[in-house]
Amino acid sequence: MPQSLLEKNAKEVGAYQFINGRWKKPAKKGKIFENRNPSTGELLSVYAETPSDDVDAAARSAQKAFGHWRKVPAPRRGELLLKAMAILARRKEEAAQVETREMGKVLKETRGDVQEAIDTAFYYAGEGRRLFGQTTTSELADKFCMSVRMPVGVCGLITPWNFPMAIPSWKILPALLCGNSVVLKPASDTPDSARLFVEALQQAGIPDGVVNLIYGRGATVGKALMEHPDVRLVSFTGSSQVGGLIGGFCGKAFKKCSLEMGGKNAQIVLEDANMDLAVEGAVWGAFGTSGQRCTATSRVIVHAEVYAEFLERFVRRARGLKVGDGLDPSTDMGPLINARQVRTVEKYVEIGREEDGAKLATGGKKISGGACAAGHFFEPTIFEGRPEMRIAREEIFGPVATVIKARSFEEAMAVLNDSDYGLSGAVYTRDVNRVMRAVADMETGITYINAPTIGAEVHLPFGGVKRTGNGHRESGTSALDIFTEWKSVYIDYSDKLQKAQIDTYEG
Ligand code: UN1
Repeated sequence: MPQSLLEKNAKEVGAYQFINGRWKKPAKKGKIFENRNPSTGELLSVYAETPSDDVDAAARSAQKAFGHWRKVPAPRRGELLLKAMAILARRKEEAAQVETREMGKVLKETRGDVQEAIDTAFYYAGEGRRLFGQTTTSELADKFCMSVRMPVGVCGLITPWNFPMAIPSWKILPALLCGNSVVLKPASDTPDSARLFVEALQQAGIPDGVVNLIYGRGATVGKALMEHPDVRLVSFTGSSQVGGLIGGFCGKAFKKCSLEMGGKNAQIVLEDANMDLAVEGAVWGAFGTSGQRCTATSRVIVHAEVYAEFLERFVRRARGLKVGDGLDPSTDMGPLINARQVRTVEKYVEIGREEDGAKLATGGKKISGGACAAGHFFEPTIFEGRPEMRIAREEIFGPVATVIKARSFEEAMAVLNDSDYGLSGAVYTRDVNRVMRAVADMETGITYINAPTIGAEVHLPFGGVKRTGNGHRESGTSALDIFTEWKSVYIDYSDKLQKAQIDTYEG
């Protein structure tokens, strides 16, 4: 990338990194990366990777700001979140367009992404007047016991490109509400969305240093952030492979760490299901966001009695989807994020056909003609496969679903649970006993009944089991357990030394 382009862009759009309340000019010596529209190839902006001394400056300014931000009353912190999100709500259409341009999903979905950030602010602003601890009894007379939440400190937040505002909001907003300061490193595919989001927080009057924004690759900038001694907590959403590295490091360094990673989510369709609903659910779950959600439906397990009917209808609907630029209101499905992701999906189609011997029911190819010529478009793809195949076991992160036949509800549940991942799962049935059995036995963090595997709401815990997570949940009150530490408080008003019951117990 010629140096002049960065300069031109920096002049036009201003400087990008946000450190200690200032938009700081990126060092021109560092690695430069382009932000291109995945539908058209158009160059949207050019960024410079944050150099290590600026990562250090960001973490230090967050550490300094933490000292006073933690003392701002939580209801007041909540009000600032509301103010920021009122600004984002006014810029919602612009924000959705920025997102669609840089990551491709259709406008209806990017509006939803921005709305999810706004809803998250509503939720956590209210939490400013709760942040409940416990008051409880004491073993001893004249002694009062309670637990209160403490902020953790500087939080390093590393976010993906598929929900460029919603996922940063799940981390930044509860972190701030709890009294922490943050350094955000968004994915390099969606820097403009992150900038707009942070701008809204700045305009709302978040004090300098409380929110910082840096850019670059995970292996360099993300790593420097995670390793910074002032960073007490790392929250990451992305691949299980990277999450494992982060978790390993944080374990050894005694840092708090929350990981939200991959999925291989399945929808079960039983013989008594409402078939219209089941087909629509699978289409939305598998091809919404071009299959690039961690909650995407990538396996559909169908009872043998309705298998042929379901497959025929699912394939027909997939073939009818209009693939194209997300800015065009008639588009159903946008592009993949970049050329690398297209290669990954192509590789899995190849694996499905050759190695697994799966039957391709529809799709399977990159779309390269006409209006799609310059973009990273891929056909909605459906395989008929078996549970042990790689395409039915590994996360693909693209518009590829594998339909699997099962002879009973029990077999379908066993196939669903036979996975390295455990994020989201769905069952379509009208039998209440099987509904309750699925609720009890599905090994996932999220279980849907007669609804697709995508569509989680912001006030419930979000996350999963097995290789999907490390025991934490984002969203809802459960995120407060990530962004606070518990403190137990004992107040003795007896005016004498009272020993705890263990030291005085006489049977
Ligand atoms: C993701 O899948 O990466 O549940 C996040 C949903 C959205 C969030 C998805 N609310 O589909």
